[in-house]
Amino acid sequence: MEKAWWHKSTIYQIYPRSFNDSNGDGIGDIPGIIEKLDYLELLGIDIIWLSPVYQSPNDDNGYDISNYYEIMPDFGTLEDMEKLIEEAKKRDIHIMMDLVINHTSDEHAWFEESRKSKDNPYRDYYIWRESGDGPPSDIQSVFSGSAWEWDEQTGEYYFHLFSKKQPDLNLHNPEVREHLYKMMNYWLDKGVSGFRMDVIDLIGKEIDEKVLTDGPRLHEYLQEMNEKVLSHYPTVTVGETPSATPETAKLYTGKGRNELDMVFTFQHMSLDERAGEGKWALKELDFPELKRVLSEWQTSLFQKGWNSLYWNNHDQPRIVSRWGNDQEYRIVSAKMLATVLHMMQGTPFVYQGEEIGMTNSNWDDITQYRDIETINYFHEKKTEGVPEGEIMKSIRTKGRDNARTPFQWNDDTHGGFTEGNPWIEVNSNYKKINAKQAIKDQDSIFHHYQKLIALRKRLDILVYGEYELLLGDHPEIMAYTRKWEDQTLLVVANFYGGNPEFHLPEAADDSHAKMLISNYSDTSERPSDINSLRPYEAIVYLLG
Ligand code: TEU
Ligand code: CA
Repeated sequence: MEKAWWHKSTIYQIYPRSFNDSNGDGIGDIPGIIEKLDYLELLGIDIIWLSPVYQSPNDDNGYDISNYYEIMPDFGTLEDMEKLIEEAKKRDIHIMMDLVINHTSDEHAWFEESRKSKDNPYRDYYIWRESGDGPPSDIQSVFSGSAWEWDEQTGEYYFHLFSKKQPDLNLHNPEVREHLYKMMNYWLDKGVSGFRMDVIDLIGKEIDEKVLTDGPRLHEYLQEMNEKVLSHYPTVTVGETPSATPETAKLYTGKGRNELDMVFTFQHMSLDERAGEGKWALKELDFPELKRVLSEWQTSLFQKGWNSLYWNNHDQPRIVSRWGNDQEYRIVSAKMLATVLHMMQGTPFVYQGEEIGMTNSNWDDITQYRDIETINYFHEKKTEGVPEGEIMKSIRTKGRDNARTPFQWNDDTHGGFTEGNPWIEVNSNYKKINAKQAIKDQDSIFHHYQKLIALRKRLDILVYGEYELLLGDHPEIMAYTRKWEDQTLLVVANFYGGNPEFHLPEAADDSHAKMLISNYSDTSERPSDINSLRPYEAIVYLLG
């Protein structure tokens, strides 16, 4: 695998609405991000994935774009964006914009034209179908209800896989693709370094045959995008591909494919939901399956593609609450989860607040929530007569607002996020969990992330070493090695709160062992001394 400038990078995702409010209107903004670039430089991250800041009516908090060339006034101005790019560059931090091209807002000029008449030049920018005796098909929106919306003006339905204010674009229309490439060039010419591509596995959809992801022309379009745009700049790209498998990931990221640099898999993110019933159908994490899935991605893409590595983003609940322990073992379990992820092959993503162990918000009242997906789900289930307690349990556990509560900077009012009233409540634990406290405490989760990020920059074995899972059937421990030239890196981690015993033959020859990082202060330097782990204990050794 030839080396790329970003191969030793760690990427930090900012959800701007919830990151830092500079003008007291209760909404995070771009000047607020600029204020915190020194914090990000201290953490050691190299690239910021910036969730959408384009003009939007915020039906889906910016993932419904009404103008790709303008900045949402809530977030600031084009000048603010240009200043962010410039100030980040001064700190060797690159900006990766969020590219949302599966759909626009219904307030985008293209859609406003498209819906005017059946023969409008923009009609074929979107997906319209004649009405029979109801919606053209039974495809359901991700945000509840039919994916078809009746439009009175021209007496037809339009398709929206997400909210009805997010009509899907028709990427089969070459005019649409050309407009999007022009927009991408505009942002690359402004100095952004790449894109995170929203639900990019949908852009080849064939609605009538109900082929939504992985459509027959998907890779043709990605290769066209690469040829016309990406290949002209030193970009870094990641595709959000809920449908990707280790096999299809090679099509997106393989050498000579000239498509994307990496993709986000969702296979590990569905292991605590009842199969086929969707995210709200809760079940305990299937830990052996988690180890199998993570390992399959590691081995399948080794020297054949590139992994992204994540536990968190703006759509997922906070990992320390989800698969760690956000009570008495919050700090060690957050460090364990970080260690297991960051020692694997691929590019790690850190979601804002993950590095200080921010937790789920645990709200019981639906009026505290803001996310359209959650609110639509609540009303849909209430209408079906599902008991509210059951609905709220799913929302508390898996709702996206868990990740969208304001970043907790310090123990001032609203966690230092705003001097106004925040658009969404700050988590009540901000006095205990905040960046100011974390930076002061050398044993904090923040400093553990800082060390993991620095290790990746220092050790080639972390970037290029071959992965092998150990103790595959152990019910509590995840252990693996990375091998590179004459070195072996050994990772052992207890995913639970017990004291499991284990035996690792690989640890036997530890004459040259060096303990690189641990989440307990008194861990032995010699792996041969270790035959059991403490609650959530995670240790990394460099052997040989
Ligand atoms: O998410 C796409 C996606 O897969 C969602 O269905 C996600 O899995 C779901 O929200 C999890 O509950 C992208 C963006 O990340 C998301 O924020 C947007 O709402 C969505 O696309 C539409 O743009
Ligand atoms: Ca603001």
